[in-house]
Amino acid sequence: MPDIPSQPPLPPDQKPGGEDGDGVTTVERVPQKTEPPRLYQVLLLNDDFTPMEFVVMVLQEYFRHDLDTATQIMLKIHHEGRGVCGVFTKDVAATKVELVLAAARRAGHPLQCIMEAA
Ligand code: TYC
Repeated sequence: MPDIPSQPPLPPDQKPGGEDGDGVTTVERVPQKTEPPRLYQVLLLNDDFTPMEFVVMVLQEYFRHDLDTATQIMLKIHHEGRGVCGVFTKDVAATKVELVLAAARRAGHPLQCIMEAA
């Protein structure tokens, strides 16, 4: 015996997709809401002991700034107390902070590097 459906079929124009009885299957495209990733600034803080040349090297090697830009950023930090090295996604920013701190400690400098939500 064939099954008797408990509900009458929806009219074709009320269905979100599927087979409308015409032999054609339609697939509904649901737009995906993907938020852009949050960004984080990596900053260097001034201190009285880390040599300027070391800070310039850090800005070149870890943040890919050219010598001129690295020198300008270093001087800004020296005069204003802090400065932005770059803006990154969370994981990249955290890795940069770790690498910079490790390099500074290896070299015996007290340089501080932090990240902040941009
Ligand atoms: N103030 C340091 C000096 O006079 C230089 C310096 C610049 C240190 C930037 C840290 O993030 C820094 N030697």
